[in-house]
Amino acid sequence: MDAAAFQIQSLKDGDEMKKAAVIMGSDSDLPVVEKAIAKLAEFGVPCEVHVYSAHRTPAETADFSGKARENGFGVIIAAAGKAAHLAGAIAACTTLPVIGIPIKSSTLDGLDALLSTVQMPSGIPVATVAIDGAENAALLAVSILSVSDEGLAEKLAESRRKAREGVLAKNKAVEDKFNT
Ligand code: RP5
Repeated sequence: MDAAAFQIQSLKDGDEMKKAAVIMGSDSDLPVVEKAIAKLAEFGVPCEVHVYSAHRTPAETADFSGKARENGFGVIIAAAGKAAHLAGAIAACTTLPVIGIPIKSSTLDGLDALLSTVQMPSGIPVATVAIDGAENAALLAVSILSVSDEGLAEKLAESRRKAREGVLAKNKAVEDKFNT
């Protein structure tokens, strides 16, 4: 099959959308992680949610991650706080894209989790969003899945258009109030 034919084939209607996995190190991360789950639902992305800890349940974390691709996942979001090794531990066991959310769950205000998540050694990447950046993690996951899904790409474009309109409306309100 030539490249063009393959592309058409990969965008064919009826192709099943890849799932997103949302993994958190503890259920205490859920108040932040729920924002990612809600955003994925808004875009109609099927997702599974699990609590797996890099430190407390390393075997389960590795087992899930190692089988994620064959189980129909296209992207994994991993949220953890403190010495946050979850995203890196997952990335070590899969070649799927992994997005890390550093959670603000300690006396160090999430800086510990940010550095633990973002400072990956060469060879095993983790795409790290802001501390507690669950919404952006979901949007990045949608963006990754949209590479092979035109419908999802159009939904993303529409959400950017709406966001732009929202900011322009706020700008107008501020300008009307302060500029003569
Ligand atoms: C991390 O330790 C978790 O991701 C959580 O952010 C933090 C605290 O966990 P708990 O002690 O609340 O279970 O592994």
